[in-house]
Amino acid sequence: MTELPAVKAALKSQRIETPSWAYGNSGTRFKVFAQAGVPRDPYEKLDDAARVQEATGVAPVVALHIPWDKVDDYAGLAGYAAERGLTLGAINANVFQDDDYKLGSVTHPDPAVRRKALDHLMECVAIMDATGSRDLKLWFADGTNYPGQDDIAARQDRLAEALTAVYERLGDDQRMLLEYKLFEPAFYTTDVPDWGTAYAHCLKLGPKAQVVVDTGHHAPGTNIEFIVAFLLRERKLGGFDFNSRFYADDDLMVGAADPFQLFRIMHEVVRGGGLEPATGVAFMLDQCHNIEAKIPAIIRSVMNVQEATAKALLVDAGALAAAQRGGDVLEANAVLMDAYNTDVRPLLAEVRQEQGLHPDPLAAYRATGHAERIVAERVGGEQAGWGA
Ligand code: PSV
Ligand code: MN
Ligand code: MN
Repeated sequence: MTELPAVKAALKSQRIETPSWAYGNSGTRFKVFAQAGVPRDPYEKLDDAARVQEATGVAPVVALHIPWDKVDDYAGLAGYAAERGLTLGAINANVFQDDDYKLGSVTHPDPAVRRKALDHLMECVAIMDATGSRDLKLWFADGTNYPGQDDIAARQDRLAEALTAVYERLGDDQRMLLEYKLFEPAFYTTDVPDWGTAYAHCLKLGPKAQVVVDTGHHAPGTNIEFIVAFLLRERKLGGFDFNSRFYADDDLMVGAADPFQLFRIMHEVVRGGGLEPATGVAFMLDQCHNIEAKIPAIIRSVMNVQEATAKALLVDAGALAAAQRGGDVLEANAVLMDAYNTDVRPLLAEVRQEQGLHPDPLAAYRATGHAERIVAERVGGEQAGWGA
């Protein structure tokens, strides 16, 4: 087992990135239930993110989605974040919302549409230059709905061409994170449907291109921790979009649907050295809080990631390795389950107190009165832009 001080140190240094869009209104294709007090602009999203950071101490990074978070002065936005103890994280490109993208973006059969999409991706890199963000996160809604609709292989050529152009534009300290998703909005083929496709493109591009694992983007029953172990071993795991799902891309709070899966994922992360900052794994949330209060839901999500991380850190690696070497199937499984079944809440409370934080982040947030203040002060909150 990792010594307790090392476990605590790892928990204190983990960084969880929260998504700007989770602070805004969101919903399903059927209805967006507007909540009182939600942010009206990217600045207010950062104000809310600062509350999450204040309560948890491990969430000082905020991902942006462009153009949902469009502002005139991105360096100014980064300055605003810095004043609140935050930095700006991944810049998420959005080439899925315009009418032009009906048949795709970078894989569209029309070169003019491809050009438009590429221009947006380049604009996102320019925004990264201004904000100091390390990561460009690319998710493409591109795909087809009907057999024969377009040439599957030709679409891969177009994708590779766009990715190469963006890759060449990246600065030395910038990365491209390619996210895959099995289906939706396309229902027949998706151009980046799985980790293998993302991995193959990233491998060709070079070391600055890595794969993002969104935990809601797989077929039911997929062994996500295997993917994590494989990508980490290949140095191609750029990060996570954490959320949980019961059916498809539900975007519910991470750790809500299947905390055991989250633990198994974090076990592979710890095992593969992915908690060490040098590995560069970004622990991002990608969630929508359609019916629950947003800031507390994000705090809860951060806590859920911490709990899974703590349990993973408590796995007795020596005992596990010995059982594995000896072919002791039951003992190996028991070692893992012992860690999973540990109640790590007292440990995390202690860690927070050592950091000068309240042991209960949700109680700490409630005590600030921020929830009541924003309801009184903010009128006409913004829709997150996704899920509607
Ligand atoms: C697509 O489903 C996705 O997971 C991508 O990360 C998008 O950028 C994000 O959702 C928007 O919420
Ligand atoms: Mn995602
Ligand atoms: Mn998604």
